[in-house]
Amino acid sequence: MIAEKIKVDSAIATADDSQLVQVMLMLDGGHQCEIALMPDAPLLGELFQALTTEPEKSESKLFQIPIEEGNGALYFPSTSLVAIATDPAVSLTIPEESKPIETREEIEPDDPVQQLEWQLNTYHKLEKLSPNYGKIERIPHVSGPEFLERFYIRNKPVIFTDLMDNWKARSLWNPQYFKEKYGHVTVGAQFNRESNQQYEWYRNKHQQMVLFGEFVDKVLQGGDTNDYYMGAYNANFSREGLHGLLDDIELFPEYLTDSKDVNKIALWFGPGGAITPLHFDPLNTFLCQVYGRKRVRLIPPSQKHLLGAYGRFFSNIDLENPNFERYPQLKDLDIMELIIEPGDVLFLPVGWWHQVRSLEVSISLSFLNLAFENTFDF
Ligand SMILES: O=C(O)CCC(=O)C(=O)O
Repeated sequence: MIAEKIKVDSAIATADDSQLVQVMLMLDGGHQCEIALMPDAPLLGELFQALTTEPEKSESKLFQIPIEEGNGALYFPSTSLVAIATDPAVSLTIPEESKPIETREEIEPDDPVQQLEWQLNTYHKLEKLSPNYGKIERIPHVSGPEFLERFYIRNKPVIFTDLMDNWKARSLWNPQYFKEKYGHVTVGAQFNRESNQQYEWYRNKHQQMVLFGEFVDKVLQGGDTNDYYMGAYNANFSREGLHGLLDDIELFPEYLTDSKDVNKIALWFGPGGAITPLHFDPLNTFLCQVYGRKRVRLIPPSQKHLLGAYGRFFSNIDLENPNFERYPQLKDLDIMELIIEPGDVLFLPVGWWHQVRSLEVSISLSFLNLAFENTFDF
């Protein structure tokens, strides 16, 4: 490195030495030059400005520094200045146009919603590159670690076809059995749902207590309807009278915690035509089809922003009767559709949107007590 030290007494400084700032200019190629300036000398400001302006934004300027008591001068282009050292330190006010670009006020911060939507669209585009996109596997059960690796941590739905093979419920449960054995038990169910499009959101208004036997009669005699359903949040397993039903089922030891926690198991029973509207669950669940068939429409979490969500978990969109005028974005939705039959266990991963229709009188159970991390706080 060439260190060319040029002794400068300050021709521009007339004050006594104690007021002067020693300024070392370091130039391209290892050259150095030391001068003495008043702390408020305009030249000092210009030198700092040259240092902080991005090279592509600045016009190169030629500095002329008087040396040798003003008898000589040092010339260098502003772009060759690489650093300045001062003794003592001076406080700097960087001119506005020289501030680093990210601190300039006219640049708006990024819109976080747009950013997230971009990210979701990108993930969705990527997942659709798979030739298997939209195909939900139907397979015999796999070991717990394999389930975790292939489906749970990948947030991927799957149907297991043999997990309920040893359940007594598979041969015992039907509406008649419920009536004969549990007809006297008071249960909760939703009624008058046809009067209100958002019946699931206003579920407390629709929930009524009824004798299980009376509800069975209504289901068997009423034909297809969405007007009543022993659906979400009925808490019927917390009623002691129904605990006997739990003897007819077995937990899947590789996937579920080993207690039959009545708060984490739900009974779904109703007529053909009963619909659970489009929503997602904030945790992983299993939906076990015991009797009758259901159509499940699924939408991956990467399409959340197209779903007109409300109340955290619900959507106003009815996938059975899509309103394209009100929700034009519906034409871009990719909907997966599947039928679950008696004996099928559908793994519904956290965040996946689903709308479910009973195709005939139907009995299902859902489990929330998964054996892996299953708390995803909002
Ligand atoms: O079976 C149904 O009607 C709905 C099930 C469901 O949405 C769930 O388990 O989260």
